[in-house]
Amino acid sequence: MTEHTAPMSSTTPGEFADEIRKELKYTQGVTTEQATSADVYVATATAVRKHLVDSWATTQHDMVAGSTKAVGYFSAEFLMGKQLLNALLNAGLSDQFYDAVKELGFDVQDVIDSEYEPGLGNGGLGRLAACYIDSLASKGVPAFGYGIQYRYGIFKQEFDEQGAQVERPDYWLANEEPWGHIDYNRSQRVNYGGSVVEEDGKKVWKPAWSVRAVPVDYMVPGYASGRVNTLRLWSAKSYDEFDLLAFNKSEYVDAVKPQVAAENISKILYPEDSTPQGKALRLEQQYFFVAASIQDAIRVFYPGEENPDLTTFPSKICFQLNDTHPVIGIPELMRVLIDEYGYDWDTAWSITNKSFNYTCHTLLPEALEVWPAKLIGELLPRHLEIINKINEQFVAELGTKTSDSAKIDRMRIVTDGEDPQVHMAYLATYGGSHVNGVAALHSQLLKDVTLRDFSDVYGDKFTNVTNGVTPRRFIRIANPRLSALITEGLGTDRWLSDLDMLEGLVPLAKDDEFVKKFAAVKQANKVAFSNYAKREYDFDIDPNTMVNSMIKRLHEYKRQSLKILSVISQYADIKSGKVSADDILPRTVVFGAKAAPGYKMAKLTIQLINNVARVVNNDPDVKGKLAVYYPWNYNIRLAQHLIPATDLDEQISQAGKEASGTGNMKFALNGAMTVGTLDGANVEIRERVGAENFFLFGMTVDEVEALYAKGYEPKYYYEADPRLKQAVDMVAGGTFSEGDKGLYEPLVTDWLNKDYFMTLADFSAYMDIQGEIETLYREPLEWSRKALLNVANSGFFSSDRAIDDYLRDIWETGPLGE
Ligand code: 26V
Repeated sequence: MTEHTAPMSSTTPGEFADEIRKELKYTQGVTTEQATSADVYVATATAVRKHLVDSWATTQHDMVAGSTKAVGYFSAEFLMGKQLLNALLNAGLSDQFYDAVKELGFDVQDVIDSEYEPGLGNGGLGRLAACYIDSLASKGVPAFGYGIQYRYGIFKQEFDEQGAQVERPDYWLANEEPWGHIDYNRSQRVNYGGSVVEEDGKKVWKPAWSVRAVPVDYMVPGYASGRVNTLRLWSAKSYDEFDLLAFNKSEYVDAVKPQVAAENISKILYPEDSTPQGKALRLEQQYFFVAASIQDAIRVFYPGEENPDLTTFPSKICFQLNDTHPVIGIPELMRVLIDEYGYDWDTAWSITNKSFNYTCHTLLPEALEVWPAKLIGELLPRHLEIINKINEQFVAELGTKTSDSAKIDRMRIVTDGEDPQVHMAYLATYGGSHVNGVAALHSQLLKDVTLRDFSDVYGDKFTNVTNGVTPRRFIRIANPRLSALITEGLGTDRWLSDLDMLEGLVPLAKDDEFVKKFAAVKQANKVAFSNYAKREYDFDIDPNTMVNSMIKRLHEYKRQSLKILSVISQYADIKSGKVSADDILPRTVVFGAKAAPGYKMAKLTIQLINNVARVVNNDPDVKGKLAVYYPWNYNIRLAQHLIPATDLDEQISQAGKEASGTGNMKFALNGAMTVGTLDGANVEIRERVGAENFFLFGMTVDEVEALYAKGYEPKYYYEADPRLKQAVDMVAGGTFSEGDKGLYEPLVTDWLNKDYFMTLADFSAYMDIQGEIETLYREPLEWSRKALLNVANSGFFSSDRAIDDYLRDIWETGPLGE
């Protein structure tokens, strides 16, 4: 007997078909006969929203009426992925949807494909925010996601004839977008510029211009919780639009300028994750959503109150700062409390301190945001005063805790000197109650290295919350075959809201019949992916080869270079006959990655990968043995197709550089084996799945540090390993650039002379472990057994567990009372 706890609406397929027909007619204005798949998609979305609306209303009501503290998750990015299947799942309408669409005479896949994926994030950080709001809703914790509804999301990636990345605008709102509800009645004013004057002994900010922040609300339905939270994304509108008619034609263009400027604020997501951009527009964006959100929270929790008692604010809601992007919220809440509600500094500080917590998502010091004080002063003069005062108070406080003046100097939130800079991570660490890293190793390194001085003085604030991913989207929706098998194996589908239950599969790894079923699921997923890749990209992927994937942002520290150099070496070996035909394990290598548009090395690496793919895939000598594919425009949808079909996942960053990674968790949960370094959450994945079920290679953090200290010479490694020398020489010699020796020169020069992330030093170890990988893959039953143990032991990496950690250690709240 299988126990089913998945949400199940009592609506029949026939009734749901009728609801869709009605939406087609009354909302879309088309008959079922006239309708296109895109119309049916919009009508279905509208219909399913109506199923959720009552729970949405009661959740909001209970949140405000009850005494459970809510969470405001402040994030410049929410990488949500497509909404339809997730909404249907949580509304209990998945089965009805398939039958209803068939009844209406449409192809289900066409309807699903009609949804355009919103790309309101760069990568892991934005996707993590999306997983966390899913888990908050699924746990019934009252929460808001607060962010920006960018008009243009992350760019659409194309490759030109030469294999180079071309960025195209992602105008995701070009078609009807049925999920966001624009609420003009709850807009907020956000001010900028101007000056601060003193009136009656009080500081008064006289801003020069303002923008109207209009909320666009997205439902965040919980899985089996009966709760629906809100993702509130702010869109910038001008206040001047109605005055336009007053201008005559010659002044018209000037008259629209402020409007254009205002609306620019939410126009585009910054695609940079290589260097934080110190751009005024970016600071405008950050302040825009944070200021609107703080005012919104006060409005929501003290409805209609002229003089709310904001000393109770920290018991109503706490704000999580997703990286430093929303940290300007700290001086903003101070300003609101002092200037608008009349609190004294100390009371305001106590409220603010309790209201904020900060998650750091990086280890690279250059990735921590720093703003010139001058820029802040021009854009937010009152905030600069407040930041300076916070800094004074901080420096004075430090003086009571340490006599190490050099240390105090290093820790200053606002640096001394000609051109003072504001350290947002330091402001966040001092201004909030808790600071957390995103994996055990990362949190340790934050304390020991990146924020060491702060951890010395404010050790109690530091904690770890290892990242997690939602099993609803990344197992249930992405991998229905595996989900069905897990449910069969466990006799219940309760694992979808209690992922530790996957441990119940451990004994089944001893059952050959079950392991064979598991292998059959993987094989079916590979066939499905091959079909998808044919349809979407016109690739001919052989599902009978090992599928070996590396999907993540293109960055030097992630070391796509290491992977492509190893592919080149394997190619050379096959071609030269060094390995006999019998010894070759057919492999399909799949890359997915976008590079920041201004990041030259990353873009050159993309070009190299594409040209290696071109050469390898067109070489009859290696046909059927090695193939390389690089589907362009990697996004959540592609991840959902590729991850379930992957045999081997690459997590090969230089140790000490990847804060956590979350793709690694998704792969393990979908029964891929990992080849990886001891970096980020790889460490914990390996601990949990067992060292014997993980392909570990490469230097450790300590070894990396020791080698830097000793003086790293990449040429030594190039000379020492003939495989490496051959691969580098092929790149340098023009094998992948039609003889052009200049194209990859910057890459080759960097590898041989600098190689900051030590790709060359780890190459031999990486090549050597391929032997182990291939030996195991030749024993399909043993491979699958180990892959199954990866699934069984990865329940910890559910975002539900991560949210439990935040609730217990940081937010000190929980689900709404019944
Ligand atoms: C920024 C920069 C700027 C300078 C140089 C290199 C660099 C690298 C990354 C970034 C982005 C930092 C924020 C971020 O996206 N972090 C990612 O957060 C994920 C969720 O916690 C985590 O899994 C990834 O390991 C982490 O890179």
